[in-house]
Amino acid sequence: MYPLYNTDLEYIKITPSERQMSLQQMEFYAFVHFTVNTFTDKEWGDGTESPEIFNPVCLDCNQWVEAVKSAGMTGLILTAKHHDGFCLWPSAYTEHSVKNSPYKNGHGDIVKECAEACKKGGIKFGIYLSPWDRNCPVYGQGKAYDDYYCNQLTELLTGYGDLFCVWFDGACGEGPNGKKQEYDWERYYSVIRSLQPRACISISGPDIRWCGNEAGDTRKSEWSVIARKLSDGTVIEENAETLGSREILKNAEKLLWQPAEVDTSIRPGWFYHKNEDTRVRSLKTLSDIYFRSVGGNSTLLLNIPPDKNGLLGKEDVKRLKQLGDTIRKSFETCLSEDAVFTADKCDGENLIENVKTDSYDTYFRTNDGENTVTITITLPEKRKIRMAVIKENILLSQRIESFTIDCAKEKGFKRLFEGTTVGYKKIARFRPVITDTVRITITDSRIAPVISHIALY
Ligand code: FUL
Repeated sequence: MYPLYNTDLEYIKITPSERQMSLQQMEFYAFVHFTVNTFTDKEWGDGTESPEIFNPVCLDCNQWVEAVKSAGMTGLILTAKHHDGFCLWPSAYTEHSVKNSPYKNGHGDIVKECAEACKKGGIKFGIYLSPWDRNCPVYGQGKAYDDYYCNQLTELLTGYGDLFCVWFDGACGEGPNGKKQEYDWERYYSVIRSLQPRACISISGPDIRWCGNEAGDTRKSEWSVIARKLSDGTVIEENAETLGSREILKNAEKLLWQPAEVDTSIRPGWFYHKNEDTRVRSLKTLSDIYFRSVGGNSTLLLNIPPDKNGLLGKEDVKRLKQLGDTIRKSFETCLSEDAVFTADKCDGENLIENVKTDSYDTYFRTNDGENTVTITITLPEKRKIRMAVIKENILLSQRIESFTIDCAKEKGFKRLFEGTTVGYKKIARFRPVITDTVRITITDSRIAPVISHIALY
């Protein structure tokens, strides 16, 4: 062991919790925005909507789940209550819910139908419960509203099986009395931790961080070890270009493991609007978002809004399947399975061959103090390569600062890619090249790089 006396050593002490690890490994999951807005053609309801208008006569959550699965998504988060306060489940604490709607004559429970469909389809289920409630009469009255909110949380956390995520929106506007509420976040968190300790508390919560935009944009360097506040009190905004750079971390008040989630919609709006039927995003746009987010150390939360009938639109369903097909086809044939991997450095214990399997049980590592390494992948013959996947063993934190990818051509090596962070997963895409030798060089790492997987496609 070589002792290191720089702060990089502090950064790599920050590692994911088990719940963060399971969510990260889900990679790609769905958002479903559905409420009275679907019937009023709005994005934000004001809380005065009558439950009478809510009647999705053909509602079929199995249709949602099948479509979501066809895209390769592994979970679904439903808006159990949006800012309008209307509850998709028959909450005992308000009259503003499905129980006073014509849907199933007031006997419906859409949270239940959705949770059951997810279970049946083998995907995970999560909920969005808007803290901002424009209907609740006690909103803005401090503890009275926190009580109401915690009661609703409790109903959702105890009645619908395991939840992988509780998604907290940060929006905080005025309620029906023109008052704003100061949310008692710590209290909300402790209700979740005690009732569903395995659920991640996302966005306005400690476990998963908003990437900072709703367009599907991603950062060049996405770190999971980040700081949200500097020791001088400066707050780092979610959309800041770097939250995890050495520059920021060295002045941090506190270091956090908080992976980024990219949330965006398949259409311009979060809710269904008929006039957006022709504006379902293209396969090119969506697959690009997928490769940049899931392949850029982030998870992807893609919203698909059901229509008034309670069904996903034809175009949306078609696009999800196309997206899934594209992803599956991209990773169908691993071209480096029979390749020979060598490295110019190794700690002698965690050998380079270990990167062939995609698992955290074994990995490759250099000695402490060796922050660069060149890995050579020799294929049995020339093959057409268009992508490299690199994964760090994030159980041991995130370490790699920069890397390059080159391949052998007739006249020597050719640069294919220059990258910065790797983290959970980097999908490096480049113009297809025919070669039998690929060289991946870690050009800087915070401490000895620990790589769990490398594959060429
Ligand atoms: C925002 C909300 O105001 C939008 O309506 C939507 O739910 C989005 C995911 O979060 O803050």
